[in-house]
Amino acid sequence: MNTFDKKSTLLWLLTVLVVFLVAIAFGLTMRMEQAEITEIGPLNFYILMTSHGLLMAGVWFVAGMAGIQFILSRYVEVPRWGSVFAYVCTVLGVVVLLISTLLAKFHAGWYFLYPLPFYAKGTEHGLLLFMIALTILGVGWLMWSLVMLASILKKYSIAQALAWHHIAGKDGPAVSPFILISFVSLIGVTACILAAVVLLVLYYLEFLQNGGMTSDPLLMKNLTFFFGHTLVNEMLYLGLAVLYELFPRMAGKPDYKTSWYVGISWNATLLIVLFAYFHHLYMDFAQPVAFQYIGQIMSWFAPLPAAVVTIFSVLTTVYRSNMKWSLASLLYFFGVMFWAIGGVGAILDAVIANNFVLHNTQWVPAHFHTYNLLGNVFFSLAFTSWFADEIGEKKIAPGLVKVIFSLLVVGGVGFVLAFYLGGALSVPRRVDMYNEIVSEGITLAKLAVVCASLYLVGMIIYTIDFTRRCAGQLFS
Ligand code: HEM
Ligand SMILES: [Cu+2]
Repeated sequence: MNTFDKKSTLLWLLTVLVVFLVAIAFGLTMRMEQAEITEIGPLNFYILMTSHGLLMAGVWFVAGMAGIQFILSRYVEVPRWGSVFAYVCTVLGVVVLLISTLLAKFHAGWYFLYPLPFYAKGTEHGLLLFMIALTILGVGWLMWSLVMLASILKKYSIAQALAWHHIAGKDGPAVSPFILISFVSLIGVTACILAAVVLLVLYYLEFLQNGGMTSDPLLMKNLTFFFGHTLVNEMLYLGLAVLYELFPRMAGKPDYKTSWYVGISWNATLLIVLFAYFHHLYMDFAQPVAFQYIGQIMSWFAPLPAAVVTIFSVLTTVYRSNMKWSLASLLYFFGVMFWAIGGVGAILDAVIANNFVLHNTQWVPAHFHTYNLLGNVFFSLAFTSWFADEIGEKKIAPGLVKVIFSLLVVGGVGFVLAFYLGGALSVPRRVDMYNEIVSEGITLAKLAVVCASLYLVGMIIYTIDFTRRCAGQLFS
């Protein structure tokens, strides 16, 4: 491992951990408000909600990037400037984002659904600062994705990187699942950021013309969810690509090979994920009906290839293996299982008949927190733990592994359970007070506060231990 890769990955991971702690604190404060423990008022609630959602989506995307870039350098030469550029844009973007929300009071929610930003723009410069933040992040991440795609294409042709020769039954040249999944995900990331560019341009035009020009709300909503749905799915796949590379070794098994069915399933995923976003527009009667059918069918198919193949691979890897359970392998294994549970919650919501009832209830944060907080986050923390074991001079104490893992699982499960129960009881999402609406929401919020605090404590211990073991390497 060369020094640049080591230090840059370490810097990325430390940054992710610190931003994660801040974002959890924001989420906890929101839950305390809903539990009537604090009284920060609706404006501050929505400021925190907007900051929390975007920080979380951003930081775990970035964690996926760090893992991909580190492993990719085992296969191909990855230009260093891509990483430096993306890091600078990320830090700058996050700072401007926090200024736009915390100081300039922008509060339109993480996907800022049009035309809400023009009404929830906060102070005079809130919306402008927010758009600038997204532009900086978008440019940084788009460049990074293109640099990674280009470095893969220097060694493999497009057909090879998509493993079409493996699907046709040929053995060589060997393309690992890591390359295939990274390539598929990076194409998706590029597509959805390009949609975000169009979206932002339309926002800038309307902003500059001061209302003299407006956009078609249905088009804006389609662009928003093509971007948002795709980004959060692809960021999970970035973490999975790394899992395919690291997990079999942890179990003392041979590396995964790209068999024909792994090839087919990720090629299918490439397409399906781009069309499933229609499920966010079931309530939009103006949307062409054919798209509603496509959304429904694609949502059913979405989890099949990637999730079923991954779960099958992970289970067969663990079965009769010499797995030495470390924090990294525990997080990978349970991350995949929780991802599956969150996925079932997602499909239930993406069935049109159910969506009439579940739409905009806490069922929505329930399912996406499950596969994020207990899935995607676990994947990236697994990589982080593996990385710390590789470079750290000191080992993690076995007792500490148990403490951290229990706090994350017990805290995380209890936290999402409160959302699921809220969803089943029709507690609406994105509401700061429940007193006159559904009082069960208050009790559930109290449960969630306790559990989220456990998770937060687990993450604080994790971060301290990671820093203690690795931070010295930054300056060595
Ligand atoms: C213990 C950690 C966390 C806590 C305490 C927390 C808390 C919350 C709360 C209270 C809400 C508002 C729910 C509502 O609509 O009533 C929320 C929304 C949200 N959270 Fe989390 N969360 C946590 C972790 C995460 C993670 C890991 C992610 C993603 C990787 C995430 C992404 C989001 C998003 C995207 C929203 C929606 C914001 C919006 O509606 O604009 N959260 N969270
Ligand atoms: Cu979706």
